[in-house]
Parts: sequence; C-alpha cells; structure tokens
Amino acid sequence: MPVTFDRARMARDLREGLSEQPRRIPPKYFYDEQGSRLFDEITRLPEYYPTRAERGLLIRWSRTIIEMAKPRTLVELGAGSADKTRTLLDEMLRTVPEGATYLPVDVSAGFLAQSAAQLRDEYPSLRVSPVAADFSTHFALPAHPAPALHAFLGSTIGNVTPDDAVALVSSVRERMEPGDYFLLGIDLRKDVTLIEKAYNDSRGVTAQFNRNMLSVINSCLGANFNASAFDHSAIYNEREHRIEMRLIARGRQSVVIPDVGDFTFADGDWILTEVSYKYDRDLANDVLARSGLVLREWFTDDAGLFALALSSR
Ligand code: AVJ
Repeated sequence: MPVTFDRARMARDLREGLSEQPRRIPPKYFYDEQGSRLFDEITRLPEYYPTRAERGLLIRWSRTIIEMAKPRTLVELGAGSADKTRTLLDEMLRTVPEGATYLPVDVSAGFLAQSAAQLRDEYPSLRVSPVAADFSTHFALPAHPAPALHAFLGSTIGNVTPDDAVALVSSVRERMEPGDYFLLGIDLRKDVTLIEKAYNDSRGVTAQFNRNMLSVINSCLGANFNASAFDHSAIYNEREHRIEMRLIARGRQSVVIPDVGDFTFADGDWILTEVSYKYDRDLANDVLARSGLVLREWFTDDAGLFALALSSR
C-alpha cells in the first residue's frame, strides 16, 4: 500500500525538528511502505520481545477483558493490520449475539480499506467502519453501539513523553461514554541489556529501519541524505526510562533538503529519531489518572515484560 506523506507537513516538521537541540525527526516518518515492512520484520525478530509478549497476554486475557467490558464495539487506534486484534474480535463475536462493530482508526486510508475488506471477509457478521484519522488529534467517532472497548496496543504510547501521553489518553477519554473501557498495551521497565538488545538486533533490521527514515525524506522532499553514512544507535536512558534511537553521522555530511534548508553534520553529530518510554504500573496509573481514567485491571506476564492496562471512567 503506497504511503503518501503530506509534503508541506513533513517540511514543517523537519524545519522545526532540525533547528532544535538535539536535532530530531518525528518517528512517524519511519513508516513508508518499506519502513512498515521493516517494522513487521522487527516484530518477528528473536530479540524484539514486545510483540510476542503482548500477543501472549491477549491470548491469555481476551476472554476476561471482554467479560469485564462487554463491548458491542471495538475501537482500535492505529489499527495497522489488526493482527493481534483478532484475538479480541474472536472473543467479542462469541459473546455478543447481536453482532459486533469494529471501528479501526488509522491515518492511512488505503491501508484501512484493505484491512477492512479482509476482516469483512473473515468475519461476515462483523460490521466494520474504518475511520481515517490521526489518533493524536481530536476527531469524532461515527455513531456505534454501546458500550465500546477502545484499544491502543503495541506500546505506541511509548513514542511520546508521559505528559504527551496524558494529552493523547485524555482525547481518548473524551470519546468514551460511561460504561466504555480503554485497553492500553505498554512495554515495561526491565533489565537494560534485554531492552537494548530489542533495539540492536543481530541482523541489523532495526538499523535498516532507522536509516530508512532518511530515504523517506529523500524521496518525499528530494533531499540528498546519504543514509549509509549514518550509524544506528539505540541506548537506554535510565533516568528517563526510555530507549533513544539516533542516527549518527560517520564523517562530515552536507545535506540539502528542499523547502527545509541546508544542514551540515560533523563527524559524530546525530539526529534523535525515536524515543520509546518504558512504563511501570505506577507511571501507567498516573498517566491514566491524569487523563481522567481509573485503572481497573493490570495484566502482565510472569517475566514482567509487557502489560495490558484496562481502565474506565
Ligand atoms: C512501534 C513504537 C512500539 O518503540 O518498540 C521498534 C517502534 N522502533 N524498534 C517501539 C520500534 C524500533 C516500536 N513502537
């Protein structure tokens, strides 16, 4: 599915991000077609535990979650391929005799249409109404049967600071009616070596994924980054409890980005491409509470790798 970024928006984001100290580029620009393919490959890497851990939790706890929330509608933010969601949908369809409604929310309309068609095919009794929207903004949901379960999986919440997470969850809460639930998938704090390995895989897929961002900018804006002259780095910041992904210039680099500017990178200069916050129960509870939600259940695996937080108003 071809991904079309808004070029004016990208230029604006780059003008802003590259004039900051440290220089940074928003992680959404990882995900063109190639980037999405690379991320998919990451989720299957032996070192990348989050996807497997979350899937395991969903398999183990979907029944309990659906029994508690009794949803007639599943709203999924950043729906992607709706792969892990099938566990929730299966359980919903088993327990909701009057049929279930699925509202996948994603920025990519083309991707949404494709996965909606696939799901309608797989689940003839499921009503699928895709919503093309940027879930980090305020948007309205179409009318749907109550109650709803709003799901935000994959630990995507980790890409923003806890303060920005509060803003994001608050906007979810604004779309929630009394009786609705919110299911949040979050990666947990753990042994630093294990976390760093997940972002420094032995096959170098994460490094490719990181560098791909420069190719995305080259092809969208006609910039001339030499992506292969930037080294991948992913280091855990223990004070901030977050992974920081960087692209580090190997040797001096001059780059022209049309509509953005001319930039030079000295040897060792870097761009911050992603942060990935790791949570504990206290931080999750705090973010939810500050967003006007109450943590009702906390599901985690024995190794404490990942958690599903179920909350309501
Ligand atoms: C999609 C944001 C959850 O932070 O682990 C994976 C993205 N970056 N490897 C994460 C990612 C490098 C991922 N999230």
